[in-house]
Amino acid sequence: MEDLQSIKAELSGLISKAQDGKALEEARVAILGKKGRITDMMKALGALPVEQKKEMGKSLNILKTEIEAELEAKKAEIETKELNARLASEMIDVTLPIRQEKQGRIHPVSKIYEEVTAIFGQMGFEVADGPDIEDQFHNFNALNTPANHPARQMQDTFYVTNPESDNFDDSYVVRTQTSAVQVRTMEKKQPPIRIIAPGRTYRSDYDATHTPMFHQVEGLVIDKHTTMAHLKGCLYDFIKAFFELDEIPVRYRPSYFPFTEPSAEMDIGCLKSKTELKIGAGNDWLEILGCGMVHPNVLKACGVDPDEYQGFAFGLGLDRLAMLKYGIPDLRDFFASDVRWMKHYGFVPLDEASMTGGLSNNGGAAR
Ligand code: 2NM
Repeated sequence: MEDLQSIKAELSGLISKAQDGKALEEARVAILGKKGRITDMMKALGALPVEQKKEMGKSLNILKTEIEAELEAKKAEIETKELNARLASEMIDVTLPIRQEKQGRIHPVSKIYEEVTAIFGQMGFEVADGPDIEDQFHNFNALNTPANHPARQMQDTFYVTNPESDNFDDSYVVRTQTSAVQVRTMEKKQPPIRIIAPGRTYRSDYDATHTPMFHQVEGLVIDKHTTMAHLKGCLYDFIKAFFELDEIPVRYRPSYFPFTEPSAEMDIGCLKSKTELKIGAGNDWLEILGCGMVHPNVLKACGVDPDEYQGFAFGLGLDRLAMLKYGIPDLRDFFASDVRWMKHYGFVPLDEASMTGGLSNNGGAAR
C-alpha cells in the first residue's frame, strides 16, 4: 500500500483546490464515495495479513477522520464565502430617499378603505370578507328580509342565474350589502364577535350619488351584554377619529332596516354653505351611517341564541365618505378611470395608511 502521508497530502490538495460547493462535493465523492480512494483502500485491507490489517486499519481510520474534518472545514469556508458574496451583491441602502413615483395614484376609495380599517382595527375589530356573488339565504333570508320584501325587488338587485336550477328562488345575487359576511361569520363562530366587513356591493342604480358598484363597510359586535350604549360610544369614537376632531355633534334618528331593531341613522353636525361643507360645527346635519341592534330573527337564522346574546351592527358607504372627506362632487367620476381625475383627487403612493393620515397629512391629495 502507498505511503499514507503522501496520499493524505494528495487528498488534502483535492479538497483545498475546490472553489465551490459542487467542486467540493466532487472531491468528497472521489475520496469517500463508493469508488473513492479511501473506500478502495478500506476494501483492500481484507487481503492483508492479520497484523498488518490491524495496523493499517487503524491508520486508515485516522486518515478518514482527518479528511472528513477537512471536508467539513472547507464546506463551512465555502458557505461563508458564498453568503458574503450574496450579501454584498444584494445590499440595499435603506437610508436612500424613496423614489417619488411620477405616474399612478392611490384611489380615494382605497385611501378611505385603509383609514376606516385602521381605525376599527385599533378598536379591536377583525376584518372579514366573503364572495361578491351570494345565495339569497345569506344576502336576504338570514337578514330577516323575506322573499316579498321591497329590498329584493328586481330594480335594485342584480340576479345571477343558477345553472343548476330554473327556480328563481335558487338564483344567486351580486351582494347588495356586505351583511352576508356577518351572517357567514356568525354561522362559523360563536360570540364574542367583533368584525368589520369592507368590500364591493352592487345595486341597479345610477346618478351623481349612486353607481351600480359601490363600497361599504359593515360592522358587527355580538356579546352577552352588548347594548345600544356600546353602539353609540363605538360609532362616536370612530367618527371623531375619522374626521380628526376632538368633539363632534352627533344625533341618532329612528330608522328602519329589516336586520336591526331598533334601527337608527347617525347624523353629524356640519355647516353647509353654497361653496363649502364644514364638518364638526354649525346648525346643519349630515347623514353618515345606518345602524341598529341586530334583530333576534337574524341571530336565530345564523345559529346564535338571541336569549343569550345580543349585539349591534352598522353600515356605511366608503364612496360617500370619500366624497365628504375630500370634497369630491360626483360619484360617477370615481369609476371613470380618468387619469386627470386621479391626478387631482388621488394620493401619492407609499404614503402610509394611518388613523389620522387623511386630512392633516399634506403628503395626501396631490393638489
Ligand atoms: C346597515 C345598517 C344597520 C347590518 C346588520 C348586519 C347583520 F348581519 F349583523 F345583521 N350587518 N350589517 C347593518 C345594520 C347594516 O347598513 C346601513
